[in-house]
Amino acid sequence: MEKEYLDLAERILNEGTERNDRTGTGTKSIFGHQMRFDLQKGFPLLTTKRVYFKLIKSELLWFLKGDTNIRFLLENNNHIWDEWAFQKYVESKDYTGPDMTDFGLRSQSDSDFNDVYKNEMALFRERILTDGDFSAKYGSLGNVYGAQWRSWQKKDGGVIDQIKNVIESIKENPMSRRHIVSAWNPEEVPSMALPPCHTLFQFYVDDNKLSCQLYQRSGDVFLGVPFNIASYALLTHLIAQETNLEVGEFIHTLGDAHLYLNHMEQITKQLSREPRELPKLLLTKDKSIFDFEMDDIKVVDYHPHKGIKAPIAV
Ligand code: DHF
Ligand code: TMP
Repeated sequence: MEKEYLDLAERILNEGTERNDRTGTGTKSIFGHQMRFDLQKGFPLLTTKRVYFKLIKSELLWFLKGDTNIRFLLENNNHIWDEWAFQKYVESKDYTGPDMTDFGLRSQSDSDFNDVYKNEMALFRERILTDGDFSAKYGSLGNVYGAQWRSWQKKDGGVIDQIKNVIESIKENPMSRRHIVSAWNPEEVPSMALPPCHTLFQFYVDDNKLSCQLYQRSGDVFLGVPFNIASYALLTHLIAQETNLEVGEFIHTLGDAHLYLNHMEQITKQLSREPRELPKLLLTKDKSIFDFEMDDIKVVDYHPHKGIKAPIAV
């Protein structure tokens, strides 16, 4: 199953075209790719490098709570969204520290600047955790995933809970072709720290099994995509439990699937490794997923190769 991912990376290396991108890093990219993961055959957490499942868990629970403020993530030692909140802060008029223009690129090329940046970022994290007013203002990423999933704003002032609705529709009318959740809200995209990468997903019920297909408009194949695969596999397990179904397949459809040019060494190393047996997922039974906490979700028998570090493009 992991081969699906390794094949995608190979395909980009072989067929991808070199392109400039928003972050100034440069990528090799292809347009349009689909991977399939049979969730009955194991939990798709990559073994050719260690992927930190705790980060995936806390991010998904954060989405499901409808939360869009990184404070919850920081409280769980999860720093995967820090740069995008920090960016909003340093671009605001409240920020009076050293110039942080292009901090993502500059921190990689200029080690003096990197020290200054690290220090500002540490102060920022500390304030998010300890200063309620500050975190309310600058911990928020805008109306990103959690907001659209749980409280899509209606014209008349009310909200739509897409997750509750899709669970209801799977239970009431399993054969429906309308089990859809969209994070792409064109009216609100401009105010988001990062427009949703995983934009829309659909469920499908057959033979008492729940399958899920995701449309991801943009995929950072070395860093983001391993998280996205595990996150949607976990979401499929959670929704299946909530609707009393078994799990079927997770189908991952990608638009712009790219490898950043500064991830080439890392992906080559990963591709040289032999995949191992996939781990298993254990969920607390007899409990609504809306009451789930970190300890209700566990991965066991995970014996991956070592982690591989890579810089993230901001
Ligand atoms: N921007 C870019 N350029 N790529 C992304 O994948 C991405 N993902 C976002 C937000 N913006 C993004 C949210 N998800 C990492 C993984 C997922 C993620 C953000 C960051 C990441 O850096 N993973 C590291 C470990 C990080 C850690 O230990 O804190 C990894 O090696 O998997
Ligand atoms: P973009 O908005 O210019 O497409 O940049 C977003 C980058 O983040 C792009 O490299 C894709 C990556 N990304 C993922 O791969 N998965 C994710 O879940 C998120 C949030 C971002």
